[in-house]
Parts: sequence; C-alpha cells; structure tokens
Amino acid sequence: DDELNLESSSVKSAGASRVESKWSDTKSYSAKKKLQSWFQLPDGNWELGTILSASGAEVVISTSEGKILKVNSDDLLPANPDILDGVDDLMQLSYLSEPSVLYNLQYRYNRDMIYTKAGPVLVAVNPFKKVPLYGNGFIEGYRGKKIDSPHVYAIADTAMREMIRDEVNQSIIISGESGAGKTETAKIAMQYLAALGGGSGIEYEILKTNPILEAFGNAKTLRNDNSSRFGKLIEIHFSETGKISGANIQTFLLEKSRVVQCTEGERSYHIFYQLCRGAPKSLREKLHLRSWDEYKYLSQSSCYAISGVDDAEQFRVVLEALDVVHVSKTDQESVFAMLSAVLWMGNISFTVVDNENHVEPVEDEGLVNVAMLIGCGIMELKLALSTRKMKVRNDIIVQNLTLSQAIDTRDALAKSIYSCLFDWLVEQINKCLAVGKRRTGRSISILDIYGFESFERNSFEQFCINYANERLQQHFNRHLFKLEQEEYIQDGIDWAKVEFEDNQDCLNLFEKKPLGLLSLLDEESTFPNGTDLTFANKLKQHLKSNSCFRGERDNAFSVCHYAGEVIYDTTGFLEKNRDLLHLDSIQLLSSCTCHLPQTFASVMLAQSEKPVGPLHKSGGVDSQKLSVATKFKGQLFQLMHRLENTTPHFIRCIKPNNVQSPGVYDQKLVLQQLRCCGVLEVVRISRSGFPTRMSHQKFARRYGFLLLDHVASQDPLSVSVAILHQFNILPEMYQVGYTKLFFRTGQIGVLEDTRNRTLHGLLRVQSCFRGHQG
Ligand code: AOV
Ligand code: MG
Repeated sequence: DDELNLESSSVKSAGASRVESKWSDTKSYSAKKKLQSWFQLPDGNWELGTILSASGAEVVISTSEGKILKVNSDDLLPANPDILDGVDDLMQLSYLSEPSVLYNLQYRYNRDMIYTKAGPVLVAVNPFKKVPLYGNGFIEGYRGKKIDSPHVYAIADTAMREMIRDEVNQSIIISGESGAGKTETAKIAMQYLAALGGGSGIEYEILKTNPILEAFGNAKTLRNDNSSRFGKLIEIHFSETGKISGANIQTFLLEKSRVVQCTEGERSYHIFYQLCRGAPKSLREKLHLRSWDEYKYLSQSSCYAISGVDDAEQFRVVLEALDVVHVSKTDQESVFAMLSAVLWMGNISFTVVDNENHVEPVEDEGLVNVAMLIGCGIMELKLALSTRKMKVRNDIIVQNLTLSQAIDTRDALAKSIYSCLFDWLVEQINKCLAVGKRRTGRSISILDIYGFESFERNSFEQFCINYANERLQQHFNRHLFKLEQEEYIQDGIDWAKVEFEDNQDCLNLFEKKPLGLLSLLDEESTFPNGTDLTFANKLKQHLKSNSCFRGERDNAFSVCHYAGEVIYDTTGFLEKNRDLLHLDSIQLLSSCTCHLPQTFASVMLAQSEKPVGPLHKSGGVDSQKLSVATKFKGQLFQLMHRLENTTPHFIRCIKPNNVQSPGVYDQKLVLQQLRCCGVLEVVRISRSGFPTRMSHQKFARRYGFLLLDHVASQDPLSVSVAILHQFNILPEMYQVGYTKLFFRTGQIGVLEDTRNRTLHGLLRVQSCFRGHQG
C-alpha cells in the first residue's frame, strides 16, 4: 500500500525535473525496515542497502557486503523490488530515480542486454565487444514479431510499419557522445531496413557505402578509434510495396584540418594508412607511395596503428566497396593519386630566398611528386605555393610569400583537395544509389552526426560539432516534451505539465543576430585586421551578460551546453571560418591535366560567388565565399526542416566507460549522459502521458467494422466511444480530446491485434470461397 502511494506521488511530483520520489516522511522509516534502499556514497556513486532502523533523519543500513552504515535520510531513495530487476522499459519501474535507472541499465548491460526502452526512446549502451544480438535469425525474429525485446531492429521495424501505415516519412535520429556507438547503431538499422526492403540489389550498394565513408571520413581520436569526422544523413527510399528503390546521402562539415594537423595519439583519416599499407606493388610505384612514417602529415602525431585493426585488409574492403558503387578502376586510381599528392604535399619544404623572409619551395621529390600526381608543371606549382597575385586598382601585382604564408597556402591546398575528394566520392555514391523515376517519396532517414565533444583544448571544429548537437537536442526536446504537451493542451485533455531542460537560450547565444556567436564570428572574419584575439575580446564585450556564455582568459571563452560547459580556444577560428583558398591555388588546379583537380577547381569557383571572406585592403583576388560557420548553419536548418516533416524515432547511445573496454560500467559517466539527454524526464512524461493518439475519424474508420452492435449515431466520436466500450478500455487508459483520442502506452495494441486477426480471418474466408468457386 505504502509503495503504491509513493508511486502515485512520484507521478504527481513529475513537475519538477530531476526531483525524485523520496521518502520525505522520515517517521515512516521504522515501518520500512528490511526495505531495500539506494544510498549515496560520498563519491557520488549509489549503492544498494537494507534499512535496519531509523531515528530522526538518521537511518542505519546494511550493505550487500554486510557493512553497517549510518546515513542521512536525505541520501536515501527507495529501491525497486527484485521482481523489477532489468525490466526492458524503464517505464515499468515503480520508483523512477536516477539510481534505479542506472542500476537497471547496468543489470541489463552485464547480461549483454544493451538495449532498453525509455518510453518512446531506445537507450543503447555500447558493449565494446561483439554481442550475439544481430544477424538474419534476429532480423527474422523482429520482422515476424517473434521477438519483442528492445532493439535497433525493433525501432527500424516500427519506422517501416509507420511509414506504410501513415504514409509519412520517418527518421531515425541517433545521438550520444563521441564513442557512444552512433555509427554502429546506424549500420545496424541499415542492415535491418536492407533485409526488409531488399530484393533489387540496391540494398547491397547502400550497405557498401559504409566502409567507403568510414575510410575517408573517420579517424582515430582520443575518444574513439573510429570516430566519424563528418555528419551523415542517409535517406532510404521505398516503393509502394515497401522495397528499397534508392538512397541519398547528405554529409555535413568534414573536419578537414585533420588532414594537415592532428593531436598526439590521434590519426589522420583511415584511408591514408590503408593506402600506405594495402596498396599493391604496381600502384605503389605508379603513385610513388612510401611508408606512412615518411610522410610528415602522418608522422606528426606519432600514432600509426589501431589495435585490432588491419589497415591493409581494410584497404581491400574499400576497393571492393568502390567497385560495388560503380566507381571505375580509372577513377579509383585518380582518387588514390589525389591521396598520394596530399601526403607528398606535406613533405614540401621551403627555403628563404631574400632578406625579407620570402620563400620558395625546395625542388625535391615532394614537389616533383605532387606536380606529377596532380598533373601540373613544377614551375606552376612552385609559383602557386610561394606567390600570390594581388589586384591593385587595375594592375595585378605579384606578392612573394613569407614562410608561414607559404606553409598555410600549401596546407590549405592539401585540405581543399581532400575535402573536394570526399564530396566528389559522396556524389559518385549518390549517382549510383539514385532513386529511379518511379519515386514514391516515401523514405526513412537515418541521422548519424558527430557526438558532443569536450576536450582539453576545443577549437572551431568542436564549436561547430557542439552547435549541431545543440540543435539536435532541441529537436528531441520539441518532440518529446514541447509538442507533446502542446498537443494535450490544444486538444483540451486533462494534463499536468512536465518541466524539461530547454536549450533555447544556448541556441540563441549561437544564432542571434547581430550579437550572437556565429554573427560575431562572421563579422570578425570579414575584418582585415580581425584576429582570433580581437574576436575573443569582442565576444566578451558583447555577450558577457548572456547566462550561457563566460569569458575566459586570453583567447578563450566558454559555453554552457546542454551536455556541460565547454571552453573554446579561439586560436585558428577566423582562418578556419574563412577557409580561403587563394585564387592562385584554384587556378593551379584548373590548369592540371588530371580530371579530378580540374573538377575540384570548377566546384570551388562555383562556390566562391557569395562573398563573406575578408575584403583585402588592396582588393585581393581571393576566392570569396560563404563562411564555414554560416554554411554549416544553413545546412543544419535545412536538415531540421527535413526532419520536421518526418515521424522521428530516437535512439540515445550511451558510452559506459572512457577506456573503450567491455564490462566496465562507470556510474557517474552514464548518469551524466542520462541527465543531459533527459532520459528520466522522457520516461516520466510517457508514464503520465498518452503517447498514442488518433483522430476520431481515423479511429472510427480503422476499428469501426469490429463493432458487434449497431451504433445509433454514425458520427466518428460516437463510433469511437462505442469501440472503446466494447473493448473495455479502462477510463484511465485514454482521454477523449476535441479532435483526437489519446491512449496510454500499449492500449492500442489490443485493438490492432483484434483488427489484424479479424482481417486475416476475412481473407481466409475469401480465399476459401474463391477456392470453392474454382
Ligand atoms: P560514435 O559514432 O558514437 O562516435 P561508434 O559507433 O564509432 O561511436 O562506436 C565506437 C566503437 O564502439 C565501435 O568502433 C565499436 O568498437 C564499439 N561499438 C559500438 N556499438 C557497438 C555494438 N552495438 N556492438 C559492438 N561494438 C559496438 V563519434 O563518430 O566519435 O561521435 O564522432
Ligand atoms: Mg560515429
């Protein structure tokens, strides 16, 4: 009885987020003797104990190891009865508290049950090992509804069914920190959709895009040996019959700085190491390939190998995948030539030629190989790397570059070639996957974007990545909290509001014009005299009163993100935001005899029409284009717009430890992730809410034929009410709104089952009938 009371009070108190159902009435502790309870240790971790006695605020507890402890009643939270250990939906927990949720996930994790539902959201805890949960047997199990435990397959299955039933596009939105398992989860979802919608063979090509994109867009970071350094939305299209008809991949902001620079212990993109280790002898000779340690771009971070990964073998996997997506052998060789050129570019060095510190590239094998690989003259390459044409009034003057300018020019060229190559590959893949003429417009999109990042030192890349995550978080909030509650209120149903952490303030900090992070960054990027320091000072000057912003020392500032505070170092911000490639470099590429550099040059020229770059005092002939941050923001808005028109299915990946090891469950780390993605609040709202809803019309249409008695009035509402009565749906399990019926979880299932059985019966009768006729 006591427990039931607590249960209902926890639902009522749902108003305050993160306020747990506590035994506030300490007098009743003596009555709770022998009851299991969570208590918090000084280090913040929770442990399970049994209450022995209580007096005042002091409670005596025995731990599972037999220790007797005195704890303050404030540090106690009720534990769930054993029978609820490891429930597969957190909604089933009687006591919904942080320790109960943590324990439940851990209980399942220890048994390789890495998936758990949190109401409508799937929580996936990264096992960091192979778990026996995948493959055809499981796919068949989920497809035939023979298995119903939480799984990515189940989410993909629901998406598929809802796409067909509601004729609405679906999205599977995967989020979580770096290394939490988003990319693996996306692949598992693709695997299921491919199995269900397969047949034409295109599903095979879709699956093969993964090794290619990972080779060119993933790298080892300190957080994840296979970290995605780009965002990806893959839209899989289906025909009326539910078969895959094509797909389209959109990528977001590849981290190109990694090509020329990466932190100690990290690697550049996998493909470089794969090529160096896996290229056959003939290709090595043709491309003048060397061992990875002879390339400055690769050797600078003193990290070459990833334990458990065979780069040479991976290279063969990539080659095969390129064949599958119809990249011709000639094109493949051009791609590798570009990679080799990028590597050799890093080895180009300069010598000072005059007393003004002007330089010229050294004519060694680096320079010669680059010229050979991209197909330009050595002289032209030398000039492009050591001079810059400037337009002064109507004259073009040639300016010599200093050492640091020359190095920047060289690196900018290497980065541009690489990112153009990446985009070009995506374009080739999209051509291969193109949806045929008979497009139905029905699709399921899977979003796998880089996770929230917070390092010792955070730069422009983290700034963009975290901004994207902030946007995504808002989409999650809007759907699971805001829209949900707005809909209840609009439809006039009885509803107590649930609070949630709104991140609008943080988004405003980024997006507000003219005084937001992005606007100020763009403004400073256009000032000829703007530097990273003047940018930082400007932020401090204009944003100091914003609650999500804090100025830090020197070049730094910090942002209070939904997932925690991150300190950004503005060093390099302006340059990375401008992302200029001098016209000299573009002209060099367009003069090349190889087709890829030429293609890249024309893409760059097309992009350079809308100016935001710095206006040189002398009126430079630089390529001017949209700033990186502005372009990224545009892409994100477009993405959000696309997602708004889909039914979302959310998967929250959780990283159980920072050492990428199986079997290690770090409570604090998990808790912090659960908190910042609002898992508890989602469960609360779903428990006390009505997640299933259907308009009166649709409900009457769908189930009306099941009615046994005649209904006097045929209006949808009367028919609906008659159905509810006939099926004995309890009054507390639904609410009748102005336009819709709202149901608690699971209620519609009974109706659907009966409907399906009845329809099946009807079909059988029909076919029997036909059989008799024939
Ligand atoms: P991420 O996509 O979330 O990080 P990944 O999907 O790359 O993370 O997962 C990191 C690693 O965790 C993988 O390389 C696997 O070793 C392991 N892993 C994840 N999910 C599973 C699973 N279901 N089964 C087995 N191992 C798994 V980042 O891309 O860094 O944000 O930018
Ligand atoms: Mg990833």
